[in-house]
Formats: sequence, structure tokens, C-alpha cells
Amino acid sequence: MLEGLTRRFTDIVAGLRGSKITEATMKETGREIRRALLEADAALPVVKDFEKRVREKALGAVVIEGVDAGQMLTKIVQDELTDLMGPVDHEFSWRSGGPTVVLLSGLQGSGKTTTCAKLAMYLRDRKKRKPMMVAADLQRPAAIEQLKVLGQQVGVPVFHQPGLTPPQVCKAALEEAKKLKCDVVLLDTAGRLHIDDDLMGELKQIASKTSPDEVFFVCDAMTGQDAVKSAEAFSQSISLTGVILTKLDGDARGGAALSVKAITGKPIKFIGVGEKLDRLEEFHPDRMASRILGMGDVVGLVDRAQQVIDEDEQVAMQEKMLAAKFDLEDFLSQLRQIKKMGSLKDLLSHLPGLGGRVDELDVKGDEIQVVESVIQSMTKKERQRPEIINTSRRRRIAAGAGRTLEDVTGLLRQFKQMQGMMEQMKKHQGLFGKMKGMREMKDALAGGEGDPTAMVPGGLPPGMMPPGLAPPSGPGGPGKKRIGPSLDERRKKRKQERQRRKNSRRK
Ligand SMILES: Nc1nc2c(ncn2[C@@H]2O[C@H](COP(=O)(O)OP(=O)(O)O)[C@@H](O)[C@H]2O)c(=O)[nH]1
Ligand SMILES: [Mg+2]
Repeated sequence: MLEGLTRRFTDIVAGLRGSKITEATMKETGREIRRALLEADAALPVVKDFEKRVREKALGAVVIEGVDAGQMLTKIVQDELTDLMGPVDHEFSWRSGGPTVVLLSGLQGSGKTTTCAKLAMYLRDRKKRKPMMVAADLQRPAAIEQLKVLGQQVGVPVFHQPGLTPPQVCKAALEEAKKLKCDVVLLDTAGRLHIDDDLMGELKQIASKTSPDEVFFVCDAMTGQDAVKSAEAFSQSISLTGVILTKLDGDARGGAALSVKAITGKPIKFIGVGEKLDRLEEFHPDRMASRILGMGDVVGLVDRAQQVIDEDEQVAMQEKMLAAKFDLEDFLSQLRQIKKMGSLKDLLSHLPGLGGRVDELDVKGDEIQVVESVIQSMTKKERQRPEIINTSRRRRIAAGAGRTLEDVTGLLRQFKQMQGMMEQMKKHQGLFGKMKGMREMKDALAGGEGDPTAMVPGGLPPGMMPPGLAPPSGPGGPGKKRIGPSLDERRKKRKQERQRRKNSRRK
């Protein structure tokens, strides 16, 4: 994602390391920034304005002792990029007293139908809504079938009705949604060009019949400036409330992400980062800016982990690790959780310094598969007690998995090292016993509302606690204080939360 841009910016910053910001360096740097953005296929007015702002800000900045031009420029560019692509805006305007209507529009093949299903899943799982999808694309014979299949995959109802026009289908869908008690209706429309008057007329009719609360323009980020131009053209005939950029995972350049907000005035609401239905992310301009500058997006990574990883299981695993009772079966289930988060390359690209250079790394994407097949080929007893695996067992396991003996031996060696580490952890339980959940970790990383000491195992010593944050010294004295609820309390809370969700779903 945006590797080209990241590489360019990291080079520009590296070139400035150790130097001072002067008229001359900024003239040269400005030119390089302009070239980088043009290569990314950003719109010309955006590029010119961006260069000017960065240059003025850099020349006007107060020079801080010990901060070199590269560091200063990074900060300025990051702020400007965030500004350019922002604001953060992924809230829906919910309709009270009736289903909220979301209209998806765009060119053919831009990703509307896929995004429709992704949004349905997002709204159900993360916003606790009850969505319904509507097949309003009657241009392609296979379109209804495609949405029906996606509906089944996600487990969300799909409305379609033969013999009606798309505006009539959408209108009828609202009635059906009320009957089914669905509170969000997602209209998946046919792809169209803004110059096609008939189809644009149809889209307006859909809008006038359903008065959508959100009208999203879904566009393919890989088409760069063309995506921006079509968004602009659409917004002239129908009132858009936001843009969804799809296929950002395959977009090395980033021109659409950089210019679409500035040119259309419409916020980027969500981004599509893969074909799978869980690859939709809320758009965070600051995180994107950080990725573009090669500083990674660790917050985004934790965010994704939060969505796909079962926190109860993690707590159980953590306890097993602390007790050094973690076996190969647990190892396998951990690997599977990581796999759910995405490919190894994708995960690595979120880390600082790796963004633009992941392709240069020798990352074998199939390592997890090797380990998975080897463990699967073991008996239950072997997984629980790997120490019984002798040479003949190794041979059998390798043959069963279709792998080499070295694959099996290597895995066992790594696991043994891990066990050694767990024994160490067991000894230092006091330190790890206070590890906190993913939400706190994310908040701390984001510098948000979370407990800023959450990343420090055991918290900061009393003397170092900022005033107001120091926990009350309860019974047991400061030595026994714990920050945040205990594992038991957290587990109880989560159970209550699940029950509450279940109840509200039934309602
Ligand atoms: N890599 C990637 N592919 C996507 C993404 N969104 C959609 N696609 C693919 O783009 C193609 C067209 O998608 P579709 O939803 O049928 O487009 P529509 O014609 O606008 O409804 C399909 O092959 C999708 O799998 C995305 O975020 N990333
Ligand atoms: Mg479609």
C-alpha cells in the first residue's frame, strides 16, 4: 500500500539528515516533494498547494536545538498530509424512526458490491446494527446472484424483487426492512459513468425515492486521478456524503487517497484493503500519513487484532504461558489467529521503517502453512508433550505433512526455545501479571484517552506517576497495587457484555 510514495518520502527525509532548513534546501526539497506527489498521480492543484504549504511552514518554523531538517520536515509533512486527507469521519448519520439508508454509487468494477457486504459486516459486528442489503443492480444478470452469495457468507438478508425497476426495488426494500426490523439498508447499485444520462437519472430517482442518509462514492484507488475525476463528476449530479476508496492494498502510488478529499470536498470514510470481507477499515488520515512517511501504523495493526482475535482466548493463552503450560496445540491456535489478521507481508508493512520496503524483504508467506501442516500431522499426545517426539516420530510427522525432516526439527527447536522463555516469564510473573488488554494498548499507542502508563509493565513507580494518575494506595501497600481490573473482573465484564449483545440482538 502506497509503497512508492513511502520510498520517495523516506529518501527525501534521509537526504536532509544533519542539515539545516534554508531557502536553498527548501527549494530543492520542495521540488522533490512535488515530483514525488506527481509520480503518485496526485492532482496538480493539490500538489502545488501542498508544496507551497510545506515550504512556508518549514521556513517559518522555529529551529529547535538538536532537531535536524529531516526530522522537522517529517513532522511538517505529516501534519500537512493528515490535513490534506482528513478529517476523520466515519460516523453515519443515523435516521431515527426508520431504517438508515446508505446508497453506494460508482463506476463499474469499482468494488461497490464487495464494499456493500463489507459494510454490512462492519455495521453488524462493530456498530451493533441490523443491516439489510438490496440488489439494485439490474444491469448485469449475475449481479443479484453475487450479492445473494455475499449475503449468505456474511449472514445478512438480501432483498431483490424481479419485475421492478431499480428505484422501485429500493423503495420496496425499505418496507421489507421495516418488517424484518433491519435498521440499516445498503443499496448496491449498478456501475455507471457520469456521462450516461439515463443511468444517472435512475440514480437520482433512487435517491429521491429513498432519501438516503449517506451517499457514498465507491472508487478504485488504483485508478489514481481518474478516480478523483469521476468522484468530482458524480458529486455534481448527486449529493455525496463521502468517499470509499477500494483496492488500496494494490495501490502503490496513492494519488487518489491524496487528492480525493481536496478536490471533491467529500471525506474519505472507509478504505478497502483486500478482497476478503473483513478488509474494510475506517479511514484515519493521521495513520495513513504516518505510513506514507515510513513510520508505520501500529495503532491500525492493534485495531485489526482487536477485530479478529478472540480476547478471551488470548487471556487464557496468556495464563497458560505464564504457567509455562503452553503446548503445540496452543501454538497452532495462536498461529491461526495471526493468519486471520492478514498476510505476513501486510502485517510487516505496518511496522515503522518497513512500509516502503517490504517487497525487498525475503518474506516467505508460506512459513505459517509449513508450521501448521507439521503440527497437524502430529498426534494429540505429541502436541501436548513434544519432548516425546524422537527421530522416528519426526520422520513420520514430516512424511505425513509432506515436509522435510528439517522443517519438523526446526519447529521443535523453536518451540523448545519458546518454552525456555515461558519458564523465565513464570519466574518473573510479577512483571507480566499486569499486562493489559488490547484496547488499553491501542489507546496508549494512540496517545488517546487510555492510561498512558498502560504500556509499562506494572505501571510507573509511585514517585514517577503524574499527579492525578497515581492509584490510591489501598490495603497491601503500593507493592501490591494493580492498575486496571484483574483478569477475573475483566472476564466477568466481557461475559456481561456478550450477554448484553446477545439480548439486544434478540430484541
Ligand atoms: N484487492 C482488492 N480487491 C477488491 C477490493 N474491493 C473490491 N475488490 C475486487 O474488485 C472486483 C470488483 O468488485 P465488485 O464489488 O464486483 O465491483 P462493482 O462492480 O463495483 O460491484 C472484485 O474482484 C473484488 O474482489 C479491495 O479493497 N481490494
Ligand atoms: Mg456490483
